[in-house]
Amino acid sequence: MRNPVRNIRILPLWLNITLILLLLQSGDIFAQSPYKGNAWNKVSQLIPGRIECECYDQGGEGVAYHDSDPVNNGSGKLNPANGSFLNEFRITEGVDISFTKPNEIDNNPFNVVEPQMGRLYVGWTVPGEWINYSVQVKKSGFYSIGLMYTASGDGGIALDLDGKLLTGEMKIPSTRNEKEPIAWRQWHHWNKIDSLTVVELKKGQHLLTLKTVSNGNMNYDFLDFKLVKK
Ligand SMILES: [Ca+2]
Ligand SMILES: [Ca+2]
Repeated sequence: MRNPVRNIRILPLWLNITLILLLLQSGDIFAQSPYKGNAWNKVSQLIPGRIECECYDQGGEGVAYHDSDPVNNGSGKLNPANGSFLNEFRITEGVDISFTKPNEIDNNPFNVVEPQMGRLYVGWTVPGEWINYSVQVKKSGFYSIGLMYTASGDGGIALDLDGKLLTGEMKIPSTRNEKEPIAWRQWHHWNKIDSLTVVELKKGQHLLTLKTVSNGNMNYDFLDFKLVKK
C-alpha cells in the first residue's frame, strides 16, 4: 500500500492541510495512544461483576465517548436541574442519561423483566455512538455478557476491548409492544438478557468500549459479566 503521507507532498498546501486533518480525524496516522481517559471517579469497574453503563470514563467527547450531540438529553433536560443527584447526573456531558421512575413510567405492565426504581441508565442511543469503560478483570476466563435494557425496535450493539473487536454485532431484541397505549412508553419496556454471548478475557486492566451499531433507540442500564469457564 502507498504511503499516504508521501503522496500528499505534491498537492497544494490547502489540500495537504485538509487531508492531514481528515487523516487525523479518521485516526489513520495517530491512533489515540496512550488512552487519555480515566475511570469514572478513578475506580475501574470490576469483572466479574456489573458494569454500570452511566459510569463510563471521564475524558469527554472523542476520548471517553462519542455522542451524536453535546447535550445531555436526560440530566438537566428531560429531568430538570433541581439540585438532585439523579436529575443532574453528569449534566454537562454529551452522553444522555436518565433513571428509572415509578408511577407506571418504568414500572409499567409491559416490562419483560421488572427494573429497580432510581437506576441510572444511558439512553437516546444512536448508531455510531460509543462509550468507554476502564475495567479490571480479576480472573482470566470465559465470561457471559448480560444486558439490562429497553429497545423500542430491534437493535444491535458490539463491544471492543483495548481498541480491538471483542464481539461482532449482537442483536438486541425489541421490547416494543403493540398493546402499549402510551407512545413514549415504548422506550421504557425493560428486559434483561443473561447471555448475549461468551467472550474470553485476560486478567488485568482493560478498556471496554460499548458501541451502538444498529437502530439505536435503546436504553442501557448495566452489563453483567459472569465467569462461566476458567
Ligand atoms: Ca447527547
Ligand atoms: Ca445503570
